[in-house]
Amino acid sequence: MPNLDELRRSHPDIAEDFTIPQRWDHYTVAEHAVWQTLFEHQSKILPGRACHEFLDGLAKLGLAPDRIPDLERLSDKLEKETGWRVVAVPSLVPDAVFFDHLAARRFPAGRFIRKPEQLDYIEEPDIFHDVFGHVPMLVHPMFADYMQAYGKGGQRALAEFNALKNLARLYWYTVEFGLIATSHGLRIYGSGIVSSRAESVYAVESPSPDRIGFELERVMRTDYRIDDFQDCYFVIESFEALLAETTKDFAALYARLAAGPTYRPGEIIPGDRVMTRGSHSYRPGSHAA
Ligand code: HBI
Ligand code: FE
Repeated sequence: MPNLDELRRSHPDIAEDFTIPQRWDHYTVAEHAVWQTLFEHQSKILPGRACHEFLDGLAKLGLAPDRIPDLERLSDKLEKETGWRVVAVPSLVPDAVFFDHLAARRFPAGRFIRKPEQLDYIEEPDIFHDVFGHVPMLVHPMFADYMQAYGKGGQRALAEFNALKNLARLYWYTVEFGLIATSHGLRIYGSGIVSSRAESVYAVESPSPDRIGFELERVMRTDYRIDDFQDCYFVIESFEALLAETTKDFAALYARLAAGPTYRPGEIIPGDRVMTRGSHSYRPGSHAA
């Protein structure tokens, strides 16, 4: 991850907290068109796949389909709902900076948008992933609190424990790639899924991945891959339950985690509440040994 001095070369106006002005009028017609392509596609396929909390949040934000949103105007709307604002950053920021923003109810969003040839996959967070993927859930009061708690937990994980990896896995398997059980079936709330054209179908419909009931310690022991569809998803029962489990003191948990094993994605272990056992046909090598 680049440091502040390196980023100053490409972003002379970067602030100490890594924020940059959005400069909305600098987006090109082609960049707005990328937003529109992704927005219209996802709006069509997410009903019936994403949870109603995400869809309600998206509707409340009233984003225009045909242009990249102005973050100041979006923030004014979001702040009235849950007190969160969205600030522009170049892309990934250091962990400590990221946590400080979340703890202050500021969501850092990449300012750039992916190129037309990257519609299906991009590793760095761009404005489509960050705004379309993350911001609708920040309209939900309980999830808004969960994200701030994650920021505060991250500050402690860095300052008092050597537990960043454990916490990053929790973020990955909830905020980024989480599923929720509903009376209508499994639904998506993870931003990495809702902002991906292909994974938003794969995550709920493919027979390939495992879908396992969320258990905090189990999740914090599970590695993840950042370069392709997930081999396993963890399913929460409700946002209330997620918030209740993750606002406990993690000190004793971190001590246990330091001692015990780490699991590979695609591995099923005794005690797992398996909701769908994956065929792993998408990536045969990922089947548990
Ligand atoms: N920076 N902009 C941005 N977005 C992220 O999601 C992000 C980050 N820096 C660090 C980070 N995520 C993760 O390493 C933490 O969640 C652990
Ligand atoms: Fe993200």
